[in-house]
Amino acid sequence: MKIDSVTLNHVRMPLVSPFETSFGREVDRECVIITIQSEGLTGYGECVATRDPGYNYETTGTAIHILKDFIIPLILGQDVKDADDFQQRVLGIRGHSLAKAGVEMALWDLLGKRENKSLKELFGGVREKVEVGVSIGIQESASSLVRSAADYIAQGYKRVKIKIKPGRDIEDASAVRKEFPDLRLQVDANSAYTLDDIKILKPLDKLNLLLIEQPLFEDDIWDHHKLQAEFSTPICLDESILSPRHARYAIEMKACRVINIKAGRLGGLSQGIMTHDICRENNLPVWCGGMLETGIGRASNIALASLPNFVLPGDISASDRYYAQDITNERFTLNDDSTISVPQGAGLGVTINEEALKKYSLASLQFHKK
Ligand code: OSB
Ligand code: MG
Repeated sequence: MKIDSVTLNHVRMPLVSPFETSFGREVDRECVIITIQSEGLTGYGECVATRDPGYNYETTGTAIHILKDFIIPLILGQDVKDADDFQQRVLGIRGHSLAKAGVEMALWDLLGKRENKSLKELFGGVREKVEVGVSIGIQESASSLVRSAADYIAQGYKRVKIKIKPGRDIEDASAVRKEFPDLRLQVDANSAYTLDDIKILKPLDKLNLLLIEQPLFEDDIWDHHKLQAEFSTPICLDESILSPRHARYAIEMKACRVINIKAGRLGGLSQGIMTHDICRENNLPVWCGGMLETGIGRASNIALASLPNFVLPGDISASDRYYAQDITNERFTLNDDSTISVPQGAGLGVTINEEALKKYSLASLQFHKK
């Protein structure tokens, strides 16, 4: 595919409600939308870097820098065959997975449009709809968290994840568990604890949770092994798994029993698929994480989650959980069985609301081949 032009839109969209994690509180969500023109087709990708380096070290600012100064020059005017070809080209750029993954997503959209195949078909997905849950941020109090969970359960979500941080952990999780004894419930600490906190976290093990997500630091795969040995609840790694190799390390070290797959964090959908395959070969269940995506990234996540080893519900909620207005014309809705249907159109299977994209863009940069 000859890359004729690349456009970067730095986007900021208001969230329907603030999202608070152990690393901060977001009222708006920023990301970078990547538009690639190739041989008369247009492909879209979403780089899930955020304004602040809270989830990982990347930000919308670093992503725009890496895209503009390093990634785009490697593909502009070039014939990029597929995702593997793209990964070979960016091999010399260390890190910056979120930036790379945004471009790879747009290339997959183009590939699908060229071959008239959906991403699900290109990936070898096996289901028409994927099981989903909702990720609830830290609320003002345990009782307001219970109310928020009740609200989402009433909307049809059958799996709930709550964010925890030191001082807002056992009481919050216990309150939700008490109100909903049979709920599929899990917690996410976003790296807020160290091994010294085992005593604090231990009561979580009695709450019949599906999993405990990323309790320790990103570079603490070995400490997660020590923690997992003390817990009967599966530990799930998110931030720690930055490549398919990391998944293998975590499995060999018995650092977790579940892995959260985010194509962005892993450096691209191709890397997400490879991670899925490694986990599948090792009988380790995976699920699809989320980064509050727009309709573009949401379509990509849903397609990825159609692969066979995505056996736990994903953090892929309906569009109205995040945005009153989205930048895709399509909005994703929750089916009665707590699933979302996999897009069937070519590529990502979504179309862009150009007016909304313009409205939410803080800046736009265009790069044309010479
Ligand atoms: O750790 O899973 C996470 C959102 C932003 C950054 C990190 C995470 C999250 C979520 C939200 O939990 C998942 C979603 O609904 O998109
Ligand atoms: Mg997480």
